[in-house]
Amino acid sequence: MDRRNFITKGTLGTLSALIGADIVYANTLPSGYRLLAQQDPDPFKLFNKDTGMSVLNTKPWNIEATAHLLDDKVTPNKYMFIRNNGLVPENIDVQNWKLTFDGESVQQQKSYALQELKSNFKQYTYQLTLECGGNGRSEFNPPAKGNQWTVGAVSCAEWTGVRLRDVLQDVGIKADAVYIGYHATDRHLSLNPEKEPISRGVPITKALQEETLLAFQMNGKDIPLVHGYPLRLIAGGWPASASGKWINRISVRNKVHDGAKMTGTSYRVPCEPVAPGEKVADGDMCIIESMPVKSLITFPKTGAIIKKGDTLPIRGHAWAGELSVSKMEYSLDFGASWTACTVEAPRNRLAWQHFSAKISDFPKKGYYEIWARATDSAGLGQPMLLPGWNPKGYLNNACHRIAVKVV
Ligand SMILES: Nc1nc2c(c(=O)[nH]1)N[C@H]1C(S)=C(S)[C@@H](COP(=O)(O)O)O[C@H]1N2
Ligand SMILES: [Mo]
Repeated sequence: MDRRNFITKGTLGTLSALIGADIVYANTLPSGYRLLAQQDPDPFKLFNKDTGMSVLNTKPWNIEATAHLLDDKVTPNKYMFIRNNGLVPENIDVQNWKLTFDGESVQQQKSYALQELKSNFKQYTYQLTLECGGNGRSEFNPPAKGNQWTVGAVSCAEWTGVRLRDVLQDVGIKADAVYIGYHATDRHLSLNPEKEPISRGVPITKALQEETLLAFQMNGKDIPLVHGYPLRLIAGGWPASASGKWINRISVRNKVHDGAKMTGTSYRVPCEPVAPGEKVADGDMCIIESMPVKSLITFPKTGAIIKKGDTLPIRGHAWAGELSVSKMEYSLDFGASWTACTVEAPRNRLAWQHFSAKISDFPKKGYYEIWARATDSAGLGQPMLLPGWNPKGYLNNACHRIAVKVV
């Protein structure tokens, strides 16, 4: 049998291009065989990530940090989680990249080249917290489908760009504008060009906030490809799904944006609490806006062993969506009593805040858990174990807990 029947010239060409070399014995290639070179590349090398990161999915790529990797005040790329709904765009043509404004509520459609955005508008840098709405999903019961994030789908990097509001003002928006929706160049997993993997957005009030950026830099460098190069919308304090990567179009809408993953159970939770496992009608689901108060102990690493009599320094970050964190406490007795930590002011609005404490009151040798609880500026604290159940497992802001042994 002629095996070349199975591998057409076209396919062979694509394969060779992919590998960057001729497949010399292509004529004896078994049908359906996946070349080693076609298999998933090493994500840590591909995305410059620390090998301590956990890969939750490869198609699409979803990778999270562990708590102790998030110890830096400003999250470096190597510890930043990756959440993709589709396929990362390839062969980006920065010279010809354009951001187009359209929709019912623009005076007229207008496009900007990247260079125009950079030179025509004032640039700002803010440190902004981005947490995936599904961070903490793995703890819900009944379980929710989707990436089983533990605690590591959060980051707080420095983003540089221009204010969306300055550009919207230049475009000219109508008085009936209520929402903006982003469109981007990543491809749907089905490769159907008609389908967008995700197209979300924010109400116009959030779009017009000072810190809402059209960003082209992260931590002082071009944004890494997987995090949205060359242009990304950044809406800090909201579910990170509102911060569109690789954006090339923003629609100014006269109604709530209805793009991919804006409706149904996507990034929406029951407007009123429901019993675990309960079915919720579409009309009773509300879009997630500001993220709830939460915190993370980034030092020590869970499992730490300390000597009786030693003082244990602990530290981490706390954040509260649109609000700030007004109080941070830890507990050694499973939440029965709480002791105050020191909390620093945020670098700017919507940046996480650092907390620390020195623990020297372990009464005797043995096993302990350190629980951390933040309270927001409106007086709302984190739930100790789990917040209200919801169909897709969003918004788990339960207290972070680490185990330590005193020996
Ligand atoms: N174009 C595009 N933007 C996107 C996504 C995506 O899949 N495509 N994922 C969103 C989601 S759900 C999250 S949590 C964040 C993740 O950002 P990161 O990968 O830079 O950490 O990007 C958001 N922006
Ligand atoms: Mo997300």
